[in-house]
Amino acid sequence: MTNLTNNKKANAWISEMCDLVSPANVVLIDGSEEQAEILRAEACRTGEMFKLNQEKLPGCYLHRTAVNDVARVENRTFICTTDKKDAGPTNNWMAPKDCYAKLTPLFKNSYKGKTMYVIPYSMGVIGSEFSKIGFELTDSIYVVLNMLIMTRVGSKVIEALGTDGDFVKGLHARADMDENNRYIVHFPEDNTIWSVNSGYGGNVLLGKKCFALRIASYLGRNEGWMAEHMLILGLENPKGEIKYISAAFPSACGKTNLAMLIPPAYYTRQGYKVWCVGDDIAWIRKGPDGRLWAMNPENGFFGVAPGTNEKSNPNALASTKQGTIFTNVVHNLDDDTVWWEGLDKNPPRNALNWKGEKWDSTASEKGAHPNSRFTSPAKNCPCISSEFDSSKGVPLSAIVFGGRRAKTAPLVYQSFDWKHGTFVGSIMASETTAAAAGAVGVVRRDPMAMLPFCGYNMGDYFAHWLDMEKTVPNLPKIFHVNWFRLNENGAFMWPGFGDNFRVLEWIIKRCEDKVGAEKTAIGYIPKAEDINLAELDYEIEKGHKFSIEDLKSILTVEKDCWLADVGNIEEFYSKIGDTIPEELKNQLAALKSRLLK
Ligand code: OXD
Ligand code: MN
Repeated sequence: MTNLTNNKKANAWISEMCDLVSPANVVLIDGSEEQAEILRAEACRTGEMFKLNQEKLPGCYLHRTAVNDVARVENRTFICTTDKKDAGPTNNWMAPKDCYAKLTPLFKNSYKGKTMYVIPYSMGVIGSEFSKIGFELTDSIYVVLNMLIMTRVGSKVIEALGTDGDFVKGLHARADMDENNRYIVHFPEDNTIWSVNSGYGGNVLLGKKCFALRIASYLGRNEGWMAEHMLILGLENPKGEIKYISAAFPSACGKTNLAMLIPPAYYTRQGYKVWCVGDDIAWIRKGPDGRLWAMNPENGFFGVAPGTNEKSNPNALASTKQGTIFTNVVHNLDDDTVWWEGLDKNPPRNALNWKGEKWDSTASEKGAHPNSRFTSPAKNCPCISSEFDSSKGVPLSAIVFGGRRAKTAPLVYQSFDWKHGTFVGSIMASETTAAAAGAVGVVRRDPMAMLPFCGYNMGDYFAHWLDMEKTVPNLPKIFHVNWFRLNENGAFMWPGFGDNFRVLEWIIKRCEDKVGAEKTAIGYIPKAEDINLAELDYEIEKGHKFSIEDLKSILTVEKDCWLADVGNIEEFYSKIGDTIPEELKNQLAALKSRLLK
């Protein structure tokens, strides 16, 4: 095979992998539109993708995954470190040599008769010192086309890599799609990711969760920076000043919605705006000014389609109108457009469901898969930040944690300091509610929303958070929000969506020392009068308009609920075991004693 790059290590590795998977030929992805167009045509010819109505949805395509391959597979995701303790009790683990031995036969000759696509990609702006380079080898054009949207791809990446640069080695094979042999494995000590027997985005777009979170969190710990499961947004005031916030929420808690929020009319009239820097991942490091700077290593959005509509997230919807790949949504056969539950109240009559079967929209079966997705270029987003392509990122004023809690967690509170803020992140949780099937009030801990994405021991990860304080003099303030409080009838007590801006405004005011707060056992809580409710018009239930009394009630610290939570946190910490930093154990004890006072 001729050398594809001028990097010896890259050439040697690509050639070694070729020997393993035995492709019929090898194509280097150069990032050009011409090559992408050839691949799109080829994917349509083989049925891997379908070209949608190019007048209504220019550059848009539809793809369906295998029916057994529709989501990330956490139980088949492994962190393979030499020492099991380095992966920690919250990750599946295999010894690297055992894992290579187990997976090598699955990859062996798996590209026979197929093309190997070699994708050189950069997470972050090409050539920025914040960025990192990877190669993904894949047998799937769908992967190539998604990576072209989600990352920065092509010859310029190879130039930036140079002769000696380091890179993450990603190998993907659809193989025979055997779900019993599906593996997503990470070798952080080798900068390597192997993914086999899946074609679903979260398992196969190796730049995203696998590299930008699992491998990057490991690299970040060694190199003194952080890879986080966080959105990044900029909040602009009428004077044109922009303050940046990053926020971590577990899945299904509205990260994409918050990242692209449109403030209530009361604010937009005055000139307030929200700018989206990223909706899923933040790489955060100390800047020369001693603050933390965050950048979004991705170049697109891999968003959940159901529930995205003109009201919940008009900016996300607008982002899907061109150059988008839809996966597992409804295909409207009348005009070759797409549909999903929650888009509007007009499901198509003549349509195929996500499995490609004729779909009866009046029957109870859903048309789109609940985890159906859109892959859209970030530049499509009407509120994309002017700093999106900045090579240094944006300075953070605040970090926000959040979860879906029917009770316990108030609308918003501020941590006392960085140590306490790290503790607040470590106890993040979401709770099943009456709206979802299953038991009500079951708390699932998901520290910093990183439980499925941390590439090393969770206790060591907490220690790394605490350590940032030693080197970063000007840390952001840390907050916790909960948009999901329910009343006794199961109705949402806070309007959410655009009105969450009112809470962000309070957060920024706290960062600027412009507003007071009440010190409570769990942290600083706003005085109800300090959250601006101007023109807020929300009906919690028929005949029950949201009032300041309701606000007061979701700002109350209910000690009984919190004491029950402390028990649950103790259990969770004990599962992580002896790597939990002393500092966090002390924080937990201090919380308990403040609550008992
Ligand atoms: C997720 C995602 O699962 O971003 O968190 O897809
Ligand atoms: Mn995510």
